[in-house]
Amino acid sequence: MSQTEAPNLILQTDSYKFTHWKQYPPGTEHVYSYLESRGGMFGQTVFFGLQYYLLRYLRGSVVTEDNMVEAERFVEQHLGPGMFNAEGWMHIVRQHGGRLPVVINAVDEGSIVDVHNVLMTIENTDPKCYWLTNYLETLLLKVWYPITVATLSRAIRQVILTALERSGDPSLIDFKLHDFGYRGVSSEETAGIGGAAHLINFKGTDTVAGIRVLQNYYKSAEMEGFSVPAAEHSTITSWGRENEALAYENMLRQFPAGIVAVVSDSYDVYDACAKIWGEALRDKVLEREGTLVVRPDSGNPRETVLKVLEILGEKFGYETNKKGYRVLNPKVRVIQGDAVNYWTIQDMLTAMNRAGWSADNISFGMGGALLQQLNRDTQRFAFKTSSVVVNGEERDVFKDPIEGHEKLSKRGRLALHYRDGAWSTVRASRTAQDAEDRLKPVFRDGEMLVTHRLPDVRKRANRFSDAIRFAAQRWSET
Ligand code: AOY
Repeated sequence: MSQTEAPNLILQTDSYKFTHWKQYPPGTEHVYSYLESRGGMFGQTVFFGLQYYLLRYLRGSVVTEDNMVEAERFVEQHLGPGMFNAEGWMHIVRQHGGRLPVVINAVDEGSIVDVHNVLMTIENTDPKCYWLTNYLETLLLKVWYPITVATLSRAIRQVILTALERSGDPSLIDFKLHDFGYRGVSSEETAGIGGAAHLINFKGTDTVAGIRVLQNYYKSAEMEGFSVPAAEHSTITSWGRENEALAYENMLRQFPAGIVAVVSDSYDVYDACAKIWGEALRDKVLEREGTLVVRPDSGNPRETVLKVLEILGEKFGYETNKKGYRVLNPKVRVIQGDAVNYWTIQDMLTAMNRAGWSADNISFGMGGALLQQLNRDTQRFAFKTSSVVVNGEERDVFKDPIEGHEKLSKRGRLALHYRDGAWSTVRASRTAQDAEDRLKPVFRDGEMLVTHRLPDVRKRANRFSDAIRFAAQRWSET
């Protein structure tokens, strides 16, 4: 990032928050706020991504006198004179060395938490900085995005895993949902954060930025995401329509071993499967040391996938596995990356199941629907104040709109409990001695107190999902 774009933390907030220091009751010393998912598409969320925001934007000395000068000018022009909290920010620069006097508690990254529970809390540690807690909402609430991507990706993992358990080999799961979303996101940063969130659940990705985020913010020394050589339409169509077979043959020659994926719908995907892959290049595919992955990329995904499987089955053969499902010759597989989302994946897997095809035969590439087709309301994320201290007196605060009781917010200082597979949010003051608060301090006065490593995050996400899956299995057996 160039110097001219270096973020000024004072300006990373909503305009109205510039004016909130004037609005709290006189004598306000502490503001305590929390993050929750108020429900939405899924009943649990995967907590992930806070560490990125803390390390990238909040850790260390993040406010300078230069930032103040720039922000003051900006706010005076933007809102008007007297709006900027110069004294407040000067206090942070002078008395705190530019470090933010707040404490943030959060559940461990990778935890799968039932919706409607507290996931994170933040409170100012210096009474003079009562206004800072919610000033940071704009930045911190963006954690909705990695949480929601990780939650969706994990839900799809469970869908595909169920299909593999029924019809094939569950050990293939890690590479069954590949991230194709880099080009379809709103920004490079979105790709980094969302791509990283997907990799909590899977190991296949073409979103390089996601791996970079894990290397830089989750201490990953190892490679955390993998891909394989694959064609795009231009590398096939540049040969000309009459030379489609030569383009495919070139793929087999250039990548003589391992997995190679070839998008095969430039003209007629059925003809490409039957006549080119299935006849002209059949021997070369069968002699190749590896697997050709055919990628259809148009049409109704369910119908196209079924038809492609039938053609490849006829031309290359298949075996019936122990579970009674058809598995293509191991030299060929299919990847579907067009029109893929949470619903169409289930549609395709259901149709395959009915036609007797094992889920082993297919992988999915998911782009926009994985990284961009979600918003803060997918899991109804909210950041609200639940407790304040005014003139030394602690008070519960909450909202409960008459026309929106679903927006009722929690009150008091909060703790998060996990017992017998269920999460609950309780008042921190009523925490029993034996009940562990799952919210842990992760940040205080500019210092990181915990730094999660990716393997631990992954382990946690998998441990919890297994518990939930096995519970569902036990229930279905009764
Ligand atoms: N990548 C598996 C490896 C990746 C891709 C990326 C948009 C791949 C395609 C493939 O097989 O076909 C961004 C579309 C496709």
